[in-house]
Formats: sequence, C-alpha cells, structure tokens
Amino acid sequence: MFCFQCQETAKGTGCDIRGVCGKTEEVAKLQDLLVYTLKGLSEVIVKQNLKAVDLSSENHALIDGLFMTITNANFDDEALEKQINKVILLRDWLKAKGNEGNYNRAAVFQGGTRDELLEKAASIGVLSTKNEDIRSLRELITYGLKGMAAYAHHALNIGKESMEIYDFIYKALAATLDDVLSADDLVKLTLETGKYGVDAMALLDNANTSKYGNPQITEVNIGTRNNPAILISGHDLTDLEQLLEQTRGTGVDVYTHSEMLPAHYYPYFKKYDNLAGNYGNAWWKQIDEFASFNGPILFTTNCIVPPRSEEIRKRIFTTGAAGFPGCKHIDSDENGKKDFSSIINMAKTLPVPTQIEDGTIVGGFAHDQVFALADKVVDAVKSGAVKKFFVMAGCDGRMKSRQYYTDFANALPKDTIILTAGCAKYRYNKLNLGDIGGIPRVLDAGQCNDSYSLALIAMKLKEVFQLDDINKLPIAYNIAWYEQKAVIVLLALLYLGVKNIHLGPTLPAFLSPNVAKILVDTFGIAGIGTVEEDIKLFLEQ
Ligand code: FSO
Ligand code: SF4
Repeated sequence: MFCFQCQETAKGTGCDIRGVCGKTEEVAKLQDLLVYTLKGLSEVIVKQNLKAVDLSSENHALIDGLFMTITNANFDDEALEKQINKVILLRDWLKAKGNEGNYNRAAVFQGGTRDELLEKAASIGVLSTKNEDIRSLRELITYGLKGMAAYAHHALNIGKESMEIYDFIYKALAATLDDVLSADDLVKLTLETGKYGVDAMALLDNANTSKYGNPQITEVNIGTRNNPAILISGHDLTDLEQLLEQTRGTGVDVYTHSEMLPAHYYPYFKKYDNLAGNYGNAWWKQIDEFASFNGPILFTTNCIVPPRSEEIRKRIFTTGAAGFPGCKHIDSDENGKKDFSSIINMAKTLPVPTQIEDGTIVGGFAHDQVFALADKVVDAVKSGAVKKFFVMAGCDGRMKSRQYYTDFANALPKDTIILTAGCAKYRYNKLNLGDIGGIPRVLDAGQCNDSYSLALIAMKLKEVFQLDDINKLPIAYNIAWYEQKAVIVLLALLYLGVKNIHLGPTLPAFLSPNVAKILVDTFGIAGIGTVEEDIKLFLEQ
C-alpha cells in the first residue's frame, strides 16, 4: 500500500505498511482500486460523450465511491469491494450500449476474487505514476474531487444536484488517466477543480439553508442530561433529522458530536427538545469520549477512529458512505428512509452519558447571520475596535503540533476576530476569548463546507469597503487541514483569488517540490512557523 492523502501520513511522506488512520493494507488497496474503477467509468462516459443529466445510478455511484475513500470514512473491505463491482457493472453496461472505444486499462479491467482485486490494486496505486509532478497534480485533483463528492453527496441527500458538478468530476477523473496531459494542463485543471469546489459548497449551502433555514446565533449546551442518549457524528443533516424524528417521545436524547455541532444553529432543529446538546470535541478525541458517552454512536460520515474495545465497537453504527467492519451499517430504503430503531433500542438499555464538560458554546455565524450584523461589524472595523480577522477554518487532528492553533488563538491581540468553520474550531472554541462590543472573538460559521460562508463574508466586506481586491481586506488566512474536504476548500479559496494562505500544521506530502513551488509563487501559500513569528507576520501584512 501507499497512501499520502491526509495530513497525518506516516513520517510526513506516506503510509506504506498500515495507515496511521488505522486503514489496513487490504482496505487501502481496495480504496485505490475503487478510485481507479471510477476513473475508468469516467473515461467511458467522457469518451462516449455522455452527460450526467442522462445518467443517474452512475452519478450516485460516483459520489458514493469517492466519498467512501476519504480519510476515516470507510474501513469496511466488503463495502468497498461491493462498490467496485457495482461500478464495473455500470461501466460495462455503458460500454456495451455505446461504441467500443480505445480505453485505458481502468475502463477494461475485470473484477474477480478478492485476491485478484488485491493483485490488480497493487499495480495501479499512487506510485504507478512515475513522474512525481504529474503524480502530485493527479492526486491533488483527485483529493479535491473526493471532497467535492462529499459535499455533493450531502446536497443530494437533501434533493439538490448539479449536473455540471457531476460532468466536471467525470471529466477531471478521466483526465487523471490521460498520459498526454502535461503538468501545465493539470495545473489548469486543478484551478478548475477549485471553481467546481465553490459550486459544490454553494449547492450544499443552498440545500442546507433551503431545508433547514439560515443558521442563527445559538448557544449550545455542552453538558449532559439524565436520559439515555445517542451520539451522532459526521456531517449529514438529513441523518440527524431522521434520528431526531424517530427518537421523539421515546425518552432518548440525541447529542451532536464533532462536525455535527453546527446542526444546532439551524432553525429547523430547534423544535426538537430531544436534541440535548453537543458532547465532546473534535473527532480524534472520540477514543476517550465514546467510552464516557456510554450510549450508541451513529457515524454519518468521517471521521471514524478504529474503536479500542469490542464494547465500544458494538455501540458504533454507520450509515451513508461511512463503514467499519463489525459495526452495524444502516442503509436507506428506496425513498431515502432509514430505520434507526436498533440504535434507539440499544440506547434504552445503556447508562446515561457521563458529563465531561458543562456550560455552553456559541455559534451560528454563517453568511446570513453575519450580513444581518454587517453594520455593527463594519463600524467596529472603521472605529478601529477590530483591527483584523483571522480565518482559522479547516480540521483538527491528533498531532501535538496542533497545539499551535490554541496558542495562536490565545496570543492574538484582543482587537482581532477569528472566523472559523470545520472541526478546527475545537482548538479554540472553548477558550473564552471574550467579545468586541458584543461581537464574540470566535465566530463559528459551521462545518468545513461552511468555509463557503466565510468566503461570502469576505466578498461582502470587499463590497462594503469598496475594494477592488479581496486580498486588501484586513483578513488573514491561517488554515489547518487534515483530509480531502480541506483540499477542496483550499482549492476553492484559491479559485476565489485568496492569496497568502498559511496551511498547517504541515504542508501536504502529496505536493512535489515543483508543485509546491507553483502554489507558493502563484498564490503565496506558506506553512506555519512559531506563534510569535506568525502573528507578527500576519499583523504586518
Ligand atoms: Fe473534521 Fe473529519 Fe469536517 Fe473533515 S470531522 S476532519 S475536513 O472530516 O470534514 O472538519
Ligand atoms: Fe495514511 Fe492518511 Fe492515507 Fe490513512 S488516509 S493511510 S493516515 S495517508
């Protein structure tokens, strides 16, 4: 195996024996083969000039499959094998209907036994592209597409789709097989991926807000109540909605975990008095926090950490693109309905959650809410009460070096405001950094995809201050990344013209020196230094 798609990759270069995330060699190979099969399907669609609007099963298999290969989403070898075989069937069905073309191996290889699949996987992994710059760009695009697929998947669950996004994913995946394309061609495609990343985040924003309303400033309880409970993790709001409906009146509470926290900000969910609060912190702390939660846990997406004990494994359920061997997976029926009764029944038999924190945290500063406060924000900037905004969005992770973000937030001057989104927030959302004239110093817009809100806020400020360039705003970008959704967020920000983004705690291992240089020279991308140096640098910018 060889995988270097996330920030925690072994030795900062690549996992080659077993994933730091817990992915086994077998799962890593099946994931590689699934991506390869999707590339083959894409090539058939592109070469036959088919359009997403005339496809449906293929579109959904495409985004499901990509999502299943995101870091920490799906560790289930059987589910991955099933998806590979499904994609091969779809691919061959399209080939049989159209002209026999001159296809890449990815579009012609046949399935087989598990051993045959693994043998095939061994020859098509990341390292099979020998030129390191081409490899770097192909992977950068592929990872961006994985993030895009995750966002498109959530939007689809709410009934919103974009054929343009699907068409682009087919085009871009097929392009990663094309040996004729130069590094320059792939750089252009990388930037185009950012454009569709903006579109995917806009699609999901529209899906979320049209169904659940615009996020509002909300205080979320982080303590516990005295009822049996279910913890729901991941990003999918439709799963939360169904779980809340099914637990209503049963005496079972529901707590959000990690990236599900922002669900509390949506008006729609405020009617559920069984939505009790948020339990715990960012994904990687689940190792301890699931033990003290006591009740069942539902993963709607990543980030799953392999459970430490059989007792905890039995309490974990997965749905959608998430999966873990030995954990019950709950599929939807043909109408998208999921039956969560087994989780609810289990919750009733287990002890109530052990309280680990108390008090509240505040969030809900997505675009609409911030626009409503625009006058106050603009006055605060004009009067000098707010000197600078720091976009500190993205992900959290296990590395000790991420303490930097807590220290950075603590060390920021009191006349600065942090704009956050994603699970990165847990490094500073409980610090009590105070407020500036009633505006909290940490404004949480929501999940990682809600970085889109932060971009809209920046564009609104550019308009209000009548600037010709988004980079002239008093906004600095100090972003933490972990997995591939952060890659699409980054590409989207680059497409929107944001320069001088600092990315940490380490730069991606999949950037070759030449590709990294392009990002540095063209966009001013940089890593992080010490807190003191970086704050000085940012304040001088
Ligand atoms: Fe975090 Fe995990 Fe949301 Fe990611 S929980 S790390 S970027 O899945 O998607 O922010
Ligand atoms: Fe390693 Fe990250 Fe890949 Fe897991 S996802 S195998 S930790 S690089």
